[in-house]
Amino acid sequence: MTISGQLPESLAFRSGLEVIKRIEPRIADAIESELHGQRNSLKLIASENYASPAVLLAMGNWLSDKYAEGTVGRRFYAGCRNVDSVETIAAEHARELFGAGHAYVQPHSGIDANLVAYWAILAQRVERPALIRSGVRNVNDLSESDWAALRASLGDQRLLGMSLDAGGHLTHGYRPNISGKMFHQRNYGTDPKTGLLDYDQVREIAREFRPLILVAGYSAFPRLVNFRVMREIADEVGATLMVDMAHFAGLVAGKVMEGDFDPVRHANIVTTTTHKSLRGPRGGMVLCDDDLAPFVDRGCPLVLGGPLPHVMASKAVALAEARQPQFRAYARQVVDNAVALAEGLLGHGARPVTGGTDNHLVLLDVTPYGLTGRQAEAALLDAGIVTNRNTVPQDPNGAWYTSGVRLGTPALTTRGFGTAEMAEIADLIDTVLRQTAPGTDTDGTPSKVRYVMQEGVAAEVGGRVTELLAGFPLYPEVDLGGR
Ligand code: DSN
Repeated sequence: MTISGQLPESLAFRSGLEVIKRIEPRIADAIESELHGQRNSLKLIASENYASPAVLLAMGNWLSDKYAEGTVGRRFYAGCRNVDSVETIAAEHARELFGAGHAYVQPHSGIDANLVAYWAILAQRVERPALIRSGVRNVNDLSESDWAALRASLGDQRLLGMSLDAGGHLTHGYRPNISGKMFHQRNYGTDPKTGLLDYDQVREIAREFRPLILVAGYSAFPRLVNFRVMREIADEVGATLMVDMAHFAGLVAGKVMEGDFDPVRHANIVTTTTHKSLRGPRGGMVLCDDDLAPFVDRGCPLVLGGPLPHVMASKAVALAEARQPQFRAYARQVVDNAVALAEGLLGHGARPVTGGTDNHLVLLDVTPYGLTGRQAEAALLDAGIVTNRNTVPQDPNGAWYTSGVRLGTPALTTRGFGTAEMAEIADLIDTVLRQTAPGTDTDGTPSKVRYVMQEGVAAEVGGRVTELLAGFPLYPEVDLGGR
């Protein structure tokens, strides 16, 4: 349907920008520039995507004005009828989509979702037994000495997660993160020869360390994880299995990760963000069984501030989209595209970690090009290819300079790219990196930051990027005029 010859999406965004411009034109400019930038670059950031106009528009409205601490039907504020509807609908879609017993859609981000999950597990496994032993219902009623003992035991628990340089996440027990400070933490890594997960090693560490929580999930691991085996390990040592599926939630929703690889089927509790492969708004979510549900539902006000009703509305729209049959085709294509990208790179003699991928990302070791991740990331950006530098297992360059770049296919797949384009992108990446060399620092020593690209490479590759992008317009239904 068109109104005055324009699609409703164009009208909506044009009118919105017009209204913003009256108050602070620089913000309207930044919003418009962001669309222009995203339209004109090749986005390979594995954790990003393009949300639909409906998902974006669901966030810009009056739901944003409402406080609604608590849960559906049990709020600390009056007048939450519409927020209750929104939260109920979003949770219903999440339960149906993932086959979960319970869904908590309030977390504002992935770290919030993980904190809610950690505290829910602590409440279920440490606090509740302590209350039962003391014969009181509420922590406020504990004697001073029982309260001191409970606090000490809450701070004395163990968490085992995948190490950051093997592909784990900061919130899985990395020492500088709060998860590494809240718990006594240990890590499991990957096999140094294959780069794959070594379940025997995980089991051995778990048997020795006896964690309260075993965390599975990753943000830079290009293979499948067998969650059935991880659950067996957790059960054997009495741990609660938590899976952080933030990166691959879209692949679970799209039924690409099924059976042993479906975290919702095997974990006690699952956390996610909603904006990566799931293609929703920026935010988080927790899925769990009914026994953990009452503890998870205390996320606000225990850990979270007031819920963001407008973002919950947007989550509901995105989850409804992910329940459409075409989302399954999308998820399959995301993986096919990543495989094609890895194969294209291998064909050029490049070195993807583990020799390929089973999911949405490829972790490219750039040391064979003589570069650090930081140099590779910057050189690729000069040619219009947006990636992010990332550590590789046992990385000699550490987390700041790194030795790899992470390449993900969720965003370009949304844009319509297929395997043929991925082969072309592999060629573009190799062309840039092969013709880039490390530079020197001002004192003449080899630099980990500076680089020298042969003349004309950025322009030539940039031209090919522009041609590729022209075949797959981003948000074709949104015409802002001008650009
Ligand atoms: N920043 C996200 C990522 O890029 O993987 C995770 O927090």
